[in-house]
Amino acid sequence: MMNRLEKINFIRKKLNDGNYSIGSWIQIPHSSIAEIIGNAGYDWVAVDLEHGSISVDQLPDLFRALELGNTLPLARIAKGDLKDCKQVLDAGAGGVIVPMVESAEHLEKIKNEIRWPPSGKRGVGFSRANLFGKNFESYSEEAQKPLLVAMIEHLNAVKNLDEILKVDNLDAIFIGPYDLSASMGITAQFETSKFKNIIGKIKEKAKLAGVACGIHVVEPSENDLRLKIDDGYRFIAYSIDSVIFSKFVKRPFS
Ligand code: 3PY
Ligand code: MG
Repeated sequence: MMNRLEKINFIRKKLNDGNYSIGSWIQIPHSSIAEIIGNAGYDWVAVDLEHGSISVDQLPDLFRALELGNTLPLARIAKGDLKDCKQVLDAGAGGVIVPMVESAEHLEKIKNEIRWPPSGKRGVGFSRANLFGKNFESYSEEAQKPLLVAMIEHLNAVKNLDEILKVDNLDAIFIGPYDLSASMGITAQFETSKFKNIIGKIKEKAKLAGVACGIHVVEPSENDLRLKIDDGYRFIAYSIDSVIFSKFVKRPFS
């Protein structure tokens, strides 16, 4: 069993070494779901505070349940809000996935908000993350470097991608296919050449900048996951609890 800092380092090393890391995603606010998915073998599981109905007060139980399966809990924060960063990390997230990053300045601000001084300006306090002070010393190290993942899901982000990729200590960028396609006026039309071209361009730029590029494979398709790995995506979220349940709960015949 790795502790949280070891898991962060393990995932960061995979990304730095040019390997891929596969995680999953939860939107259903129940610790049993978290326990099941936490034991499913993923490197990390993102708890979604942007879409769905999970609230900050549910995070400690969800994170505990995820950790029973030796996975790293991450949080997709609700928006680029600074208060969100502090609360999810204090609850014990190993890092943040930031939706709708549109500029390097925005991302720099978030980076400062997720790190304790001296590397950032996040408030220092007792919380679940440091076992309410008991693990203060060891957490001080982790609080210098939680995982930072920037979602690229708007044309404005693509326009500013070179600058965004220059933000240091960015662990990965992560394409949100729904929002990105929506910002192009082709919502969910993932097979169009327009969409394929833009995600190819994002991936190439990330590669040149030496930053891992990821994407959310929302439909649970092993084939699709393999294709994305073969295409060079390296920080991949495989589906969502709600989507997996909805797909497999369907009455088999009528
Ligand atoms: C999107 O596709 O917009 C997402 O946010 C996926 O996580
Ligand atoms: Mg999105």
